[in-house]
Amino acid sequence: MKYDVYFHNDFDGRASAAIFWDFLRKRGDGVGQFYAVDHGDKLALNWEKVISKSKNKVAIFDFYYHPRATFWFDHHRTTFKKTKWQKVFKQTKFHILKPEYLSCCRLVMDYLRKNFGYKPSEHVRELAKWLEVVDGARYKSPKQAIEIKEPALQIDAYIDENSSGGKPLEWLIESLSRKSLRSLANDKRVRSATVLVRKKIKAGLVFQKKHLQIYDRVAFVDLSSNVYRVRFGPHYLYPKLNYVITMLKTEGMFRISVGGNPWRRSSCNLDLGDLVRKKYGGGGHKYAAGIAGIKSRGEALRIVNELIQILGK
Ligand SMILES: [Mn+2]
Repeated sequence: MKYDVYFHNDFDGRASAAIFWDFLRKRGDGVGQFYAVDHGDKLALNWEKVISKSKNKVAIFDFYYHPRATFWFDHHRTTFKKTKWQKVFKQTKFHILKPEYLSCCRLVMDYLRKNFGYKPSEHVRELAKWLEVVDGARYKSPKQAIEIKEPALQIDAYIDENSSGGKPLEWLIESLSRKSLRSLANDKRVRSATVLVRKKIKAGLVFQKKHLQIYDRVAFVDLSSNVYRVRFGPHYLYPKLNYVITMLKTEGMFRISVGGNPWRRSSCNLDLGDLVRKKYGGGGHKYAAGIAGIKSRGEALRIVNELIQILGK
């Protein structure tokens, strides 16, 4: 049996796909195609059609629900593109939504184990542990996130650098499914990405230091000119911030990302995923959310200003 595997275009999506691949191999099944999908891109915009047309069985991880999927695991509460789907959705051993999970990767490991007798090897358990740090922003400090010393953080940097336009990076998924993070981080491709990303982080911090706009405990930075995004740069520079709003631009469209300070969660009471879904049709988690597909800078700035007001209260 073959599965087309759709996953969120980030480390958590790939790690989930890797575990699923390991699971399939062990029971004599395989993968047809891998698809990395992101909010606002073509595949995501035509989600209903794209998935319905798939010739193989479908598996989806860390991304929008679709009733046609044989396996669907996600931890985003904002996963339903249609209210109808939300209404008919039933938790089964094949369709699992657990918003309390820090990473979809951990969810895939736990539930394949529980419901399908999957036996994760040590490197798979290590992968799931690190994805909780990366996807759940459980870094010890902003410094840890910025120094990228640990293998998992270097692999994350590689993915960030090489996944634009939805390249699945099948070789990397395969490595994740077969070997340790340490040995993958030793791959030439990952090592040279780490060197490059460290340089970009350095320059990105200089940019943020200069351009970050601070409104008491809320900061805004406009990275739409394609400056490298140091995600936790604002918290590294100004540890007392509660929220950071970032404006980005991909393929001519604006995106806004908003995040609570991972090291001050008790000061971040708003549910950001809920807030941006209700007000702007965006989505995400309690502490990290986004709005994609904004057509103009003016519209993006209007949303930014509203968010500065709301988050500053
Ligand atoms: Mn995730």
